Amino acid sequence: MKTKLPKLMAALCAGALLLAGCGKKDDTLRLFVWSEYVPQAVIDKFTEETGIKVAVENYASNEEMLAKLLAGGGSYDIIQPSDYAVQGLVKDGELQELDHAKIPNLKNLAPEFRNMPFDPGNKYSVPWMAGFVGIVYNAEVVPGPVVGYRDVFTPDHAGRIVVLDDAREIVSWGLVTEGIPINDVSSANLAKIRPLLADWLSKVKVYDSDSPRTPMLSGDTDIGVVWSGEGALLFEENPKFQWVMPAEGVHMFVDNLAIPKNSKNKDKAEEFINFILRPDISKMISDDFPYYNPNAEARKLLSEDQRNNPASYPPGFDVTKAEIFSDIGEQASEVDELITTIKAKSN
Ligand code: N2P
Repeated sequence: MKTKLPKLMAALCAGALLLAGCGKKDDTLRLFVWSEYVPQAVIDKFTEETGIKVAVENYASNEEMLAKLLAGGGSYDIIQPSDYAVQGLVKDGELQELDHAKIPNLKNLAPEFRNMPFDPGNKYSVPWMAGFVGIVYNAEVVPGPVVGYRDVFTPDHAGRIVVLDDAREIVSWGLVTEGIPINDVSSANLAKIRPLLADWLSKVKVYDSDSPRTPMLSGDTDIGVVWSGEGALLFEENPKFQWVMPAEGVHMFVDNLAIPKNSKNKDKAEEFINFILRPDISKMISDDFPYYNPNAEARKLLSEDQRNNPASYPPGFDVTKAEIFSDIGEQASEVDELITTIKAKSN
């Protein structure tokens, strides 16, 4: 009986291997990334060049990603957290340190996107794309002028507005409008902006973080507050879709690739990170999702039209002076609750 045990185990393992890996490591690279952000062509090219299979799962907010990651359900090799989410994950020891020797293409990043305050020395993360949150409107039906948030949420536009489904973002629009810094999310400041946000959100028709350009294209909405890459795609489609950097204040997000502590495929994950930092690959990302590309070498490959898209590269905007979100710790749940209750009341 005893002597047969190893054989039995081996047989069981062979069957279980297909399902669970049975102690052997799963060699598929598992990506957990924002929707509408990672072109399928980039994934296919990576697999073609390296033989490494890739599985992709999407999310629509940092909070959704963090909830899933920290619940430990899925096992991911690469995640795509924004600035403040990187900062929180590093603080909690959730990320693996990167081996820079495996990522020589780091040199392609523009200096202003290296060594950012949320991850000094790029110890744990590498920028994917940066961008802004701003206003887009259909100039054929919205006469304007539209310069700031207050021009979006007017009685005239009620029922014609799309906004991101993202509590941290929405709260920041209220804060800057009241002259409060975007990271000062104290309970007192949240109480202060509540009436303003309640009024604004009562006029919203669509909440969509995945593809807010869709209701704009269909004419379901005529004005909105969206990611700059979505604004850029709309402008590419038709210049009647105008982009505005809100006068009250605008923040920049920097989304990154990072390796969660539970990943057993660190080498392959670093290979992927190095791959996307190649100028030709990074250009492919810009071609599909025209955000602000932090890769200086890739930016040189973009067409004049791409570089002149006012939503991708807002003229006159100095990214080195842009404000970015920082980790707000426990206050995140209050931010979330504020928006959830306002939305529930305006339904
Ligand atoms: C991509 C969403 C942009 C991410 N669909 C904003 N941090």
